[in-house]
Amino acid sequence: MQVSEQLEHIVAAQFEKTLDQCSNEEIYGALLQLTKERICHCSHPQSQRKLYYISAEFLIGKLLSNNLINLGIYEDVKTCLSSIGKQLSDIEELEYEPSLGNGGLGRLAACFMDSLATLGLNGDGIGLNYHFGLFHQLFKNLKQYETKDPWLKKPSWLEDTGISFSVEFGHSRVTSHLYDLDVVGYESGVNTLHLFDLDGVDESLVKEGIDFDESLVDRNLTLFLYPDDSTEAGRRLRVYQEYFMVSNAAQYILWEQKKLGHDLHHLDQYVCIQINDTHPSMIIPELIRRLMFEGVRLKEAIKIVSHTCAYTNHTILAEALETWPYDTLADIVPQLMPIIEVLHMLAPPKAGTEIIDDQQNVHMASMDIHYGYSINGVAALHTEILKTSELKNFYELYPDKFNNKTNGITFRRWLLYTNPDLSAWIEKRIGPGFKKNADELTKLVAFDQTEDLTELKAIKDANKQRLCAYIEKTQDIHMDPNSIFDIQIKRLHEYKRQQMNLLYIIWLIEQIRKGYRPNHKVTFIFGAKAAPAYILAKDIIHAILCVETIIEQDDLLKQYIQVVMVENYNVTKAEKLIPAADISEQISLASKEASGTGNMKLMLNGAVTLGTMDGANVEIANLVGKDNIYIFGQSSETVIAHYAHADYHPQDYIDAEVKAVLDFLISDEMVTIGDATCLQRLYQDLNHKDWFMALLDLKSYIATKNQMIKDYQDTESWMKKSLVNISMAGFFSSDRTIEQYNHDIWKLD
Ligand code: GLG
Repeated sequence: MQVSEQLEHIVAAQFEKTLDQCSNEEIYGALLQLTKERICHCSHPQSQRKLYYISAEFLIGKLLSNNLINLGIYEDVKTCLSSIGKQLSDIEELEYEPSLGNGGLGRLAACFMDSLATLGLNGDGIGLNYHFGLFHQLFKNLKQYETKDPWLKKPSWLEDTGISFSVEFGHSRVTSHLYDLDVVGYESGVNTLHLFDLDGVDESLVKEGIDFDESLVDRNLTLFLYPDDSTEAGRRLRVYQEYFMVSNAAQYILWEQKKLGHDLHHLDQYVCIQINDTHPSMIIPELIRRLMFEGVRLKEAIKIVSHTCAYTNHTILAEALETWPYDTLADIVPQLMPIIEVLHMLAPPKAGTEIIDDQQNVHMASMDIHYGYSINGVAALHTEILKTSELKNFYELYPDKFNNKTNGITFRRWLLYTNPDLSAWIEKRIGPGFKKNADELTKLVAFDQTEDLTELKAIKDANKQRLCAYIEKTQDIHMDPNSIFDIQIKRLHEYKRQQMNLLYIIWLIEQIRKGYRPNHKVTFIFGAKAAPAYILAKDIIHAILCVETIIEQDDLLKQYIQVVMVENYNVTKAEKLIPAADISEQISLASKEASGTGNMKLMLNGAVTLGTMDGANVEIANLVGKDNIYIFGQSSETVIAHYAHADYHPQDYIDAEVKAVLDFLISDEMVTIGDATCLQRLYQDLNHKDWFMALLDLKSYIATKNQMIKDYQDTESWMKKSLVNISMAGFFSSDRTIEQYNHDIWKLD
């Protein structure tokens, strides 16, 4: 049936109207139904083995356009709507973005779901359905405030399955409720994302704050995405959520496998489980326990699970490698403790690889590595660092378990959807093959004639215009589309060094006031949420917002620079920002950013990277060559050595010029508009601690960025760099990543 015909049918049945009589809300509802009806006709990939990708986060973004694109009816729907004077983009605004993740880790899981379905691989996701998600970020008095983010509105993509399981805790028992979401591949099959919720969850418990009352765990468990781990209550909530997730996962997997008639003694032939970071690690003891209920003996159950589970590490930051006090686990999940004890005892006795350490802490990653059959890092450098330093002791034990899987992104969302003009420009030159085979993008390098580049520039300019209109509409801020758009969008963290970017801007302010004139106007755009309890991260946001205001109120400065901090940065905002970027800021302290995936999205959309040799930047640099990327800063070896010798002191890097930059933070100008306590705290930290070494690289950052702004003046040569970046981005398709996971780890077919 034609799209228009089907839509007319739906609205006639639902609202007794014709399409042109419908409101935008009604059209949204009708499109949702149309999509679901179409999905019903897609087949689920079949194979003897099945993957279950367990993740505490799935940052899937809005689904309407993505699903329409993958079903191949996006253009038809657009045409149909425009025939009644409507725009698909207006309809899409009505959709709420699912708030099921923080950043890269969750977004990666979403890209993986898209690629699995696109490649026709039999793989489902399992996670949790947080009603108020992470949080909604507001700026008030130049500071971040957090409010709840109620995204679960009707009509919704979620289907109530009616499936539920019972989950026990030390002091209570709860019942789950499963909601399913279809994941449509590009012109291919459909998989499922299973989101477990609490039966009887009570949204009315949430007033203003994001507090967790443990005595109400049977009603509040899935209200938020593990919010505040600075408090004991927040940490305990995480344990509750994680166990709730994996217990449901284990029960679901066994239920499904039994239904398929599979012999649980051979579970490892039928099932593989990818543990996405340490949050789902308790799946190991839980699955062992559940297999024992099914009559499998302990030793055999351990063996089966060890051949079933594989673990992905996403960070070397110590605070993200979860450890839980033994007593906390014994209190919340006592049933797991005998198994964890056995796993601890059976693991090879090697210092630094203990599951339960001398201080009675349980190390989740240790359990994953001893009892998983694969452990992977997420970019080449990251995996090397895991092998040679962070997880060296484990690597010595299990060299064959270690492997690298450089991250990737889905080109359906991050190119076809976000940048339709660029997609058309590409297709006109190399045909449509790149949509399914991203490597074909390399053919583009040949198209570097003046006419090609002029068109490419026009596309970038139009995207910048669109972003300007959007920022004007949503934040009432006027931006200059002719300025360079320098964009840093990612979670706020000291290691990502938004503060170093800010110090550059302050340096520029001071230079301009002394008579220096930048080669080109620059708009510095930030988008970032800070974890609610991460004080210094919030201080950095505050300082950025103060500087934004100072520039805005200064007639000289605003001729040359502007700072814009985008409020409530999320997937939807990323989709608008990325196609408009000229400069991609990837300036983490070398060794700290495991991979990064924003770097890949920005490159694919023609931005040129300004970055350190960290994470996937290293691979980007190798692909595009040194003329098409701007690299600065100390190497990961140097940085790791500084930590090892504890010999980094910010004072060693403060000369008169840097001192003037730092002093600006607590200048009268800043303190009159800002909060002196916050600014002082940041100032003191940078002067005396600077744990993530912003001052180490500040000078080379300034020099490299100035060079970049200068080079932007030569439009044709800049656009050539942009073209090379687009052409070489094919490697970063998540289709490639998933093929590698499948080939090396999952072996689904
Ligand atoms: C992590 C890392 C990122 C990485 C992402 C996906 O910090 O560097 O790209 O996972 O692997 N916690 C994260 O977001």
